[in-house]
Amino acid sequence: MVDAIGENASIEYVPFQHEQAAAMAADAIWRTNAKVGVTMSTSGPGATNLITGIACSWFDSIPSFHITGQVNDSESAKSLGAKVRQAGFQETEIVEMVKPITKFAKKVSSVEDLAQVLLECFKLATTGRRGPVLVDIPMNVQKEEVSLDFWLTILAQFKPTENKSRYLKYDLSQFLDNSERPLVLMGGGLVAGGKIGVIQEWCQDNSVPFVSSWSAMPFLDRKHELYLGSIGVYGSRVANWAVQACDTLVSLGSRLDNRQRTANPRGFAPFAKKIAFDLDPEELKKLGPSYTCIAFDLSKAEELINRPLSPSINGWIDKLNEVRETVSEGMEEACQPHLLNPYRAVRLAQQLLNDDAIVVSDCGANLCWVYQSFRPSNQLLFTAAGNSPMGYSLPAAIGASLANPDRQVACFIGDGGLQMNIQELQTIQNFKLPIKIFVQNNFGYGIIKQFQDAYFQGRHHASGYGYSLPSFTKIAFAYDIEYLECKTEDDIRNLEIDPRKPQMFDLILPSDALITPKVEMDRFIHDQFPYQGNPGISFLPFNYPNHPSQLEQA
Ligand SMILES: Cc1ncc(C[n+]2csc(CCOP(=O)(O)OP(=O)(O)O)c2C)c(N)n1
Ligand SMILES: [Mg+2]
Repeated sequence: MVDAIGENASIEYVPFQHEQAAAMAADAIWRTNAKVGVTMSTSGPGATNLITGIACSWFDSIPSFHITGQVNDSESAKSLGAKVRQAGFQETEIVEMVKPITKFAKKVSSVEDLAQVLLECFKLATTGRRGPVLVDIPMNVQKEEVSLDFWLTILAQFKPTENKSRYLKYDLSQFLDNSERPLVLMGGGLVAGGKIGVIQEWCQDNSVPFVSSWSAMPFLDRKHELYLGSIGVYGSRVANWAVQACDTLVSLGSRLDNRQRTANPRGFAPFAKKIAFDLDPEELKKLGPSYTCIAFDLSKAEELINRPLSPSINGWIDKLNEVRETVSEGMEEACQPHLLNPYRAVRLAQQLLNDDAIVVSDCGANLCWVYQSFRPSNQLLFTAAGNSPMGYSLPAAIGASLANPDRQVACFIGDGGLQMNIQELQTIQNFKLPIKIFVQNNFGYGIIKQFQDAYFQGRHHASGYGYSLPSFTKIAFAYDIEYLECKTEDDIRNLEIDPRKPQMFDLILPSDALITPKVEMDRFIHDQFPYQGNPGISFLPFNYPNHPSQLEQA
């Protein structure tokens, strides 16, 4: 198969150093160019290496297509009729392994089967709630030769499985009419449906403030006066206060996971009427009886906005603006003032990039620093939100760069994350990709240490103890990548971006730099560390309990 792909002049292929990285790059191709990324790997270890990358696509509903080689049917454990673990060399049941993280996975039995399955898989990956697919192809099928006529006949006869879902008619106004403190939450499902702009405009026309998840945030006009920011454990204070103070919350295409609602979802918007729209009815089932749940395809979001809202008199927006103007998010408290602040470092780095750059963020404190401080621009920012594996952003930047050769591509990554896929620096070198790598170097697993400081008396097991990093100067030298170290804000300001070649910028951060703001365990989402009192809810006409557990007692 590899030879057939290589010999096909119309296919461009890119060998990665690690299959995991290939799957992450394939995932990024859709996120940046709406084309389906395809990987191909050998059986056994090659196939299992794909799994972490496939999971990134699965949890964020990204289509990606994975093809794995498999041993000849005649050599397979099944053909022997004995329950052995393995018969052929490197035989592994990859289909069973990836079933929970793919929309469809199948080992094909013949070339006719393969042709049908390829077409069906492509359709499945890209329609409905999108996601990854995998086709496992035994050697004996790979060796079969087929004519072009064979393919043309299969293509002509192909009838994809019909999606028969029908949705009832709804109108956003029916839920928000007469609400005194309305709020719309926009999630990744609205982005996937391509309708975030439609809803933003409706909010504008009807003076409804809105917040977002991290997945939707980069696609919103972040300068919009009604946009309050992203919500959740690492969300913005103002956005979280709005959630906690609103009387009606309409969530559009957000999974409302526990990074948004905390481990105690009862404390999330506890006094609001909550309405959740999602394409996938299973996502709604988990929300429980305090939500009005509506299965709806948000790519048809225009159908929800037939009628303007009946206005209700309120000082809601004024109040939110007042709070927004007077409150500090607390990012300056991430470290001592004379040291390089991780939030300011991101902002300065971001300013060096082109206005339409593609920016990928990784996992850990570095991810929070990027998402919490990213300024409005036309830059496309994304991360593997649901799976969030360390090391994603480097290969994802490779995928983005391959799919968008005319755009500048940058990745932000922690010192720990960089070590997870460091081998891909060679892929960058092989294909001369001018990716900008910003290492947010705090010499440890910062997010884990912050957690251990709060709940494990500062014992840094496996995050500080047992952890170290190589000299990134020497690493960059070995891969023939330009390296520049930044210890101060001026060092960042003075960086010279070279559009022609890859560069690594090592941002030297304090090893104890914190994520601020952050919701600590057993708190409401509006009550974030560093604690500042809660002006954003103090105007409510009732007393808020101090602690989510008091809601259970009430
Ligand atoms: C593959 C993988 N292993 C472990 C984790 C759990 N984890 C999340 S963040 C983190 C530490 C990340 O360290 P670093 O990349 O240096 O980021 P920092 O928090 O210091 O910015 C760990 C171990 C993970 N998300 N992915
Ligand atoms: Mg680190």
